[in-house]
Amino acid sequence: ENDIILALDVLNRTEALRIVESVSDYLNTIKIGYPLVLSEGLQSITAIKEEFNCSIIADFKVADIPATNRKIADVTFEAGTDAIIVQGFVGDDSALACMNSAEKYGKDVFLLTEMSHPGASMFLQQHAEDIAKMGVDLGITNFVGPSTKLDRLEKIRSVIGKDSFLISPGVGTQGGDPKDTLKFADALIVGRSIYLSEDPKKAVEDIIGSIKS
Ligand code: BMP
Repeated sequence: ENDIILALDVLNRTEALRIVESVSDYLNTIKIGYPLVLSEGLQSITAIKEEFNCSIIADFKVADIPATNRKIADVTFEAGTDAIIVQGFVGDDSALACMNSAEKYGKDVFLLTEMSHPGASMFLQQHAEDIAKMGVDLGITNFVGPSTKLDRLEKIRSVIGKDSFLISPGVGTQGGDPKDTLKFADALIVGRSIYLSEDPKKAVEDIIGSIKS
């Protein structure tokens, strides 16, 4: 079941390992962002990867000048991360810096087009399709788009084409529906609905069940 990506936004490495262990029968891609890395260091990525042999997407929403983006991406890939999430609104040169790093390490870049929270409608939404188009023009094939606004997700899909890989956060706690989201996305990003559950394994089984229903 590789269409569910766990967003592992816990602050403690032991808890992180426990949750990954409990769901490892069902998923093998984990998104790790600032909450865990700022609490436990980049080594927590390396540790989880070594123990579970899973793919790690570093969600650092990189959004700086090209020179700094390049440093952030290099350090992230050196830690063993398989992919990095990059903000598109900073422009093509900044995204390209991350792509150049990814190319050097043989890794991937995900371009974030529009976000899933309500405030994304203030600024980001107006430019999301342009951001997606910029990514296509750069040769990016991995994108992130919101499951909370399916009309927007559909638009983003139409810009990036059917062969691009689109992953979608906002499922569960933020209100997105797993099955509906997969009409447009290739994979779901799910955090709190899994890691805050008393039984993370069952939470994943429930999501899988609702996709199949
Ligand atoms: P949750 O399922 O707990 O809402 O977590 C969603 C995850 O996806 C979080 O790590 C969040 O930072 C991330 N995310 C998001 O929710 N919306 C976006 O537009 C982009 C994200 O990376």
